Amino acid sequence: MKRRKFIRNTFLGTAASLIGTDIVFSSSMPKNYTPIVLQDPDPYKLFNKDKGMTVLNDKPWNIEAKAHLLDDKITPNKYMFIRNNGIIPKNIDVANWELTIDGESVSAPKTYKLQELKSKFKNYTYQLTLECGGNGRSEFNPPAKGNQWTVGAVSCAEWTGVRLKDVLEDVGIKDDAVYIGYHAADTHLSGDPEKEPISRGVPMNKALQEETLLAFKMNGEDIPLAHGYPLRLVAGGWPASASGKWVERISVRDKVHDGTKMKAPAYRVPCKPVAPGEKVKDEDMCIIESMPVKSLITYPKSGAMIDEGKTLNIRGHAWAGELQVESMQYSIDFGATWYPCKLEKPLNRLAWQHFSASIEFPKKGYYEIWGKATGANGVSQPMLLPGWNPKGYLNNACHRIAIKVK
Ligand SMILES: Nc1nc2c(c(=O)[nH]1)N[C@H]1C(S)=C(S)[C@@H](COP(=O)(O)O)O[C@H]1N2
Ligand SMILES: [Mo]
Repeated sequence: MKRRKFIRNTFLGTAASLIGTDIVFSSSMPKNYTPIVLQDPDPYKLFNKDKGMTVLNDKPWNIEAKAHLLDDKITPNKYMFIRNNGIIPKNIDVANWELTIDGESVSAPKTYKLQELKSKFKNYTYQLTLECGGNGRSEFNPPAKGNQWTVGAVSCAEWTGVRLKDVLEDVGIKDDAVYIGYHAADTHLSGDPEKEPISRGVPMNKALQEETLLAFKMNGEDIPLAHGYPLRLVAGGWPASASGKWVERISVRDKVHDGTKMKAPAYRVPCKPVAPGEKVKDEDMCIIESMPVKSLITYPKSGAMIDEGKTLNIRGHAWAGELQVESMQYSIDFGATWYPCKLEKPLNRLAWQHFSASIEFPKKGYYEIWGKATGANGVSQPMLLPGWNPKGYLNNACHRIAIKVK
């Protein structure tokens, strides 16, 4: 048998077994054609995600959770949202993975093998909240372009790695350092190797925080590929776009990093409030730093029914970017009156905090439970939408669920 024909027959055999039956007219199928049934990869299998997750986009992959799926104290991979700006790297050669620290503000560039990085520096584990800056975008009007995230682009996993601070100290940083910027192994949707899908960063004070990690484990295991395997920057409490996945290089800059998606209007909001739909000049847009105070009711699922006279125990999580959440309240009368929830302390700085409350309803009928968190600076979540902004960032409105008492 000729080699080409052999390959084709093998392909047809494999295809038939994947489809579960023969391709009847396979002899008329064009060469190099992939049958439709095999064209659509199953994202749930591909990324080990729960079937309840919502796929918002497949080019690139963007997948979000629903509120009730985020009920775990530590988010497992199957419920963790995926936000990609480009194409996930293929064929990662972990044995030869390297991280280079360069830029105007290093004494001299230095490269570490992944193994060396893991063993040379002390390892730390933190629970870190990562929320996409665009989480909640779908509620804004006029609508903003981009993935229409509802409430599920947030996670709090346990990340293990070395402190970026320790690595930067080992390299030697000049006094004029202002910002760090990451460069990663994912590729631009255009396929152009010169273009980066995203290259963002954080100011030095955030880069040097104890909790800012170069992580190689998530929830005690290798980081799943979609979340940055084998090495990821994790800067909890800031828009998750600052937490570069598949990191190969970190540049220490003597100015605000100017990589892809650092420039206005990406990941920026108007420096001063604007009217809905207003055009905002690039120079009037400010970089998002700490994420605002927010919370999510993760139990029960919206639409739950309860018998009259029964007590409903609700629970969820609250977070406030760089700050601790000071208090958590709920309302069953559309925000007219508020009652306190029990609120736990965070396990470490930048981890989300768990809350719970027991609710009794006065009579049968339809109710909404609204949850409102307040940060250590006394600032609470807005009940409905916060200020409109052109890119639809930072919607930290109270989470609301529907309940029927029967
Ligand atoms: N290299 C790289 N890092 C990245 C991104 C990306 O597209 N490429 N997306 C960023 C954005 S916008 C977000 S919200 C988070 C999402 O992290 P997750 O997919 O692990 O939930 O990763 C950030 N890091
Ligand atoms: Mo994001």
